[in-house]
Amino acid sequence: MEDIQITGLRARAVNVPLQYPIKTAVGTVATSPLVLIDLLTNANVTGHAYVFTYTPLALKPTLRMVEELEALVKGLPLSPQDIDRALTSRFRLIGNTGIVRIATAGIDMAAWDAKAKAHRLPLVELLGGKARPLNVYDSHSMDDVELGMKRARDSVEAGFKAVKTKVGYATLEYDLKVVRALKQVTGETAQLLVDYNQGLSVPEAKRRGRALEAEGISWIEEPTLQHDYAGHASIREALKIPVQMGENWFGPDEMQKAIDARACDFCMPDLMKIGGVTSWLKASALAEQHGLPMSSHIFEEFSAHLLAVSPTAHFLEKMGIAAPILEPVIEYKDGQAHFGNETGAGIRWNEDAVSRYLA
Ligand code: SMN
Ligand code: MG
Repeated sequence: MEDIQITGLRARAVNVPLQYPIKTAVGTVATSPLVLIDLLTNANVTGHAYVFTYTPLALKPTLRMVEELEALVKGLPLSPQDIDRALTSRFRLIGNTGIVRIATAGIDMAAWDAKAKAHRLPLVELLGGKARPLNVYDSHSMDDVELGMKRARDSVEAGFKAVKTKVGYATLEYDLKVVRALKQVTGETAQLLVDYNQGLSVPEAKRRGRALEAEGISWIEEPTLQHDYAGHASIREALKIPVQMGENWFGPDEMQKAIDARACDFCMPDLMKIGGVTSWLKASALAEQHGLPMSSHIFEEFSAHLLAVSPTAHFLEKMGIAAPILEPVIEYKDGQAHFGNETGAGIRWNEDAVSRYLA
């Protein structure tokens, strides 16, 4: 195949409504601010990807950062590994983290999408794997008792075998009240995972985690500040429930530091923050090397392809933060995600919805 070149880049900012706001112990994500990226090539294929900015305050600055990258990638061959190296070295002085890492990750994802499309392959096959059903969990919020039970019931009735809820209410007693209510619904049919979103001190995380040990919880996620790897390790030592973390690692190097600190039993890198597909592949090798079950964090469309080639694949997270502006490509059935019928990563804009939510 002759050298495919990048010929341009289009980026659009949308602010998408969420059926359920993402309430966490440390703040609420009320809408889904996304930058949609189209990477244009001379091979009649366009790479699609989106990045998520968590708050509308970061939406326009991230859009601008992505737009600034066009000058760096226009004219380059469509070689994601080379593009990753070029962008990483370019941002060594400022640091490839924050909005810089988010923007470069978006370019990386779009480049891999375009490459797979150019080869007329699903991304998983370009990466040397094969699409296969993946275990999935339905990811909910700090929904309190009534809504929490309703959402858990809806998930169990839809066939999910695992549900995640966010906790970190004002008191341990209230955490237990919500967890016990949801366990009434999930019973033996679905595992229950809890996510503290960094909301507790180390002593409080040990106190609440010990109380949860009798409740049949399958993992306790980010119990304390995400960068406190020693704190996570101390909590992990104290608890019988597996400690989960990773969504806030900016780059495989931060994953390495967490592993060195023995911070977690499971890992869940975020495809965007870890740095895109190229960085995910490095992270999956680290997870294999250290025997860490590896789950994804949002970005389910790309993450399904990547988990299918990750040796320690654990769970795909289903949260649907971009669902309103995408054509659906993953089928959820009997607790598993079925994907891979399209070339690339399956990102197809719903242009009517995109127009409606342009920021
Ligand atoms: C989460 C928090 C904020 C936005 C999206 C997702 C959460 C998770 O920590 O693990 O899903
Ligand atoms: Mg989380």
